[in-house]
Amino acid sequence: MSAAPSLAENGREQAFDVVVVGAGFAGMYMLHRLRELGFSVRVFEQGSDVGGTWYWNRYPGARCDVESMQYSYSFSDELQQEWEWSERYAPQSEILKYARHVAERFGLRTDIVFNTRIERAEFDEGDSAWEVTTSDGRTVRARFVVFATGCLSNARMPDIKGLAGFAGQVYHTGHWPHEGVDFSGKRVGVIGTGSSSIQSVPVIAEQASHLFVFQRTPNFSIPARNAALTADERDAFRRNYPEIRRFAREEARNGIYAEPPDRGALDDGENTRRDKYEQRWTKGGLTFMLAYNNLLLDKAANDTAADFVRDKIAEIVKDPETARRLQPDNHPIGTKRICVDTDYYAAFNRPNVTLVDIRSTGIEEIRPHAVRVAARDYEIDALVLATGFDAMTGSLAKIDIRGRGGRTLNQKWTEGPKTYLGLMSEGFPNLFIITGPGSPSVLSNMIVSIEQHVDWIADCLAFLRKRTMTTMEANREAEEQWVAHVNDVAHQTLYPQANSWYMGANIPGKPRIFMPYIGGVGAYRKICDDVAAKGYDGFTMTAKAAERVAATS
Ligand code: NA7
Repeated sequence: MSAAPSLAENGREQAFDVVVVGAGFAGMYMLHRLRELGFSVRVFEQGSDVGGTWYWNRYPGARCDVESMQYSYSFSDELQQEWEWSERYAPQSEILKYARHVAERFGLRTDIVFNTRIERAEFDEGDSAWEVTTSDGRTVRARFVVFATGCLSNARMPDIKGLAGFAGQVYHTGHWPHEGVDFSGKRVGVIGTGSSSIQSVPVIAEQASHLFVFQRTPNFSIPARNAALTADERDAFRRNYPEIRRFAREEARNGIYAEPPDRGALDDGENTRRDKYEQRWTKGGLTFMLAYNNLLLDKAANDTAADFVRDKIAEIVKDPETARRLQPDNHPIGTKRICVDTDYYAAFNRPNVTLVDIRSTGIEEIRPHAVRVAARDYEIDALVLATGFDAMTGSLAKIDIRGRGGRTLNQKWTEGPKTYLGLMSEGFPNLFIITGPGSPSVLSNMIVSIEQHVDWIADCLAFLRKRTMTTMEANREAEEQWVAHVNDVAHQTLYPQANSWYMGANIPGKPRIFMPYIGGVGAYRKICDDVAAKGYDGFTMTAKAAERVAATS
């Protein structure tokens, strides 16, 4: 491992072609591509290591809900042929190990400054460059800045009365202690029932003397059917990677290779439909929603899948009242991120697990040794907040980003994020966002979307350099059209019917706007490629006068 670079050289401000913020999967690949192209790059990462979301989310049971053989980089064939994923769904520790391996293999650490947050980024219009300020008060300049800050990395602390006065330990799933937590013999409360809770509850239940799960909204969850990968399974992927990766990039809506559905749910009779759902349930995983092609478009079709899962919950959970409370009934299945679990519903059959339904009451208050709901105290020793993230925009909102005329990104986005293609925002020249709002991002296999954005940005910067252009900016009209298109497509589906974090609905006061682009990764890629082929249609590129002269002389 080579030493991390120091920031200051003789006290002078350093300058780079590109500053990248974040060393998760997006930042690491961005660095690799830009270095290959000969750009000078500096990456800043607030954690002490690479891995991004997989560095922070170390809660018990944390694992990816996209299969490992597909949730992995495709840019290096040697890497994908050599890396040995051990399970169908990799646990967090293995994904982090993989991220570290990639950092070593491609010598990335030399250009990453760890333990350093970016606090501020200000565009200098005179110089067409960004001045970026770090948490230790230093500044660096870069012509371009790329935010690879992740969609689910700004952990959200709930505003619950008395939380600060809790006498035991409080943990957030998105900020889990690196040394791990032993809940043996403890009474534990988990607040929240999204993916993080659903993965951790069965594991915590095995340790805790008693576990109380405080549920405001039940979620749909499909069994993962996780298992060790056999050598044959790995080989089948490796042999077929060219086609698997091509399909994931170009044809799949969600960036995952899977047999696409050829008909709607109401085109089949009840028995056939049930058989198909049963097959998908037995296979496990997110592709349950690919049983039919209209599950997210037609409420009647969606109801058939939702009823199937509700019936499964009733079959698994022995106590009928608990089963009823676990059955989601306020949103169509799939319109909130569907969860993938290992024995989540069965955990409620354990004598040491209690579901506390807080839907109508909320949590009254947190007392020093208890969670109080409807005047009853649930006594606990430790509290786990599985309360999610300020998704997609939260990490950017924490940074003081100032574009043309000193306007901040937060000011521009008061009514919701506005981008062109999810890549750039008008008024913020030379600032790129990887998997930003307005792109498929969280609705897809993130690594597929990350690679697509990184490649597009890298090609774009090479294009600018070749033409000696110094500034690139999204046009307002192109941006407005894109925002309207993202919205239109979302409203052709059932997604906006759920109060989801896709809509910003989990953050009080956050504007309700459907943030990711739902048109599918294949279609989206084509749009981005067409824009590039037309000389970056919808963007304006300019050269500084001095550099124009130099280029032509
Ligand atoms: P999620 O999916 O946002 O889930 C957060 C959960 O926490 C959800 O059940 C919330 O209920 C609940 N919550 C949040 N605030 C409160 C308060 N104040 N009181 C009670 N309950 C609360 O986050 P995850 O970390 O599980 O998963 C995020 C993504 O990571 C996931 O979708 C995967 O893509 C990976 P609500 O639904 O708002 O009623």
